[in-house]
Amino acid sequence: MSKFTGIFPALLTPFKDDGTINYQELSKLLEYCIDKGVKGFYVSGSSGEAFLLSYEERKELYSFVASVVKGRCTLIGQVGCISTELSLGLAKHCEKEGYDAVSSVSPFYYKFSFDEIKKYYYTIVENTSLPMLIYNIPALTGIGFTAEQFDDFLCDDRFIGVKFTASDFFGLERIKSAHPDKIIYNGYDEMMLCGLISGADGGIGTTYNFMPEKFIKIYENYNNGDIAKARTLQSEANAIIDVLIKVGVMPGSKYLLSKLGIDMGNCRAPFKVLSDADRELLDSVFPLIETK
Ligand code: MN9
Repeated sequence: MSKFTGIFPALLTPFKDDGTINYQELSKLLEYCIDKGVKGFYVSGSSGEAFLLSYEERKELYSFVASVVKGRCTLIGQVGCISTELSLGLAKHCEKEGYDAVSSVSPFYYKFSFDEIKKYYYTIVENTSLPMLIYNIPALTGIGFTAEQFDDFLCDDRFIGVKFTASDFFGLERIKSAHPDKIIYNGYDEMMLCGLISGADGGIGTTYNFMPEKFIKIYENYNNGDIAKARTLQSEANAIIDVLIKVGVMPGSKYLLSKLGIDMGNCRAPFKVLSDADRELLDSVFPLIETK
């Protein structure tokens, strides 16, 4: 399971001015994060604007990332769509491209019953060989699982864990205690240290795209028992994330990466284009990206 522990950027998608995916810059972003020592990438998730990409674009994205990474780190493909058939199609594509695991948000919008949601996940795992990581993000899907519902999945070997994007650390701790062999990823970067203390094995996050080493250091310091140092680093990260939350996390993260030399372009509409005032705020926290 060790290939799944540690720091995974929730890969952002760079766009050109004409709105198409900028593969040249994506390749730079992948190399930048690999050089800094990330454990792997979470591809086509919320941060990657998956729900603003077409089905074909998502397939192309999984393939491109695999062709650049070439086995140098772990790849998890987020395949969530609200249609079981489409999600299964994407999962089969990830399988063909040699991904290490797939992950999926719960099918959303129609308020499916738990039985329907369970059937969705089981259809994917029964028809592909890849392990599944449940993507729990109740703030965006409106669907939260109870401890018993998590058990329903995690008692099955094909489910390797949960990407836990919530601030319910009691819930996270209970899942990890009940399933110590499963992988739990902390989802909110600004609460990474809280997640680790509650039992998380790593993190998947947007801001790891532009400050991977800060989170690698939080993770290492936590594991070495230097909680004070981990907290200092979390606090530096949070001063940046505070501004990102004000200006828009994804447009803001893309701007910071562009300042680091990777031209990420804008997010797809309806995401906003940053104002001059937003950029000034981001400029003021930019120096904090550097990790001492
Ligand atoms: O993947 C991300 N969540 C969303 C996890 O994209 C909704 C987080 O990394 C947040 O973007 C981050 C800022 O709130 O913690």
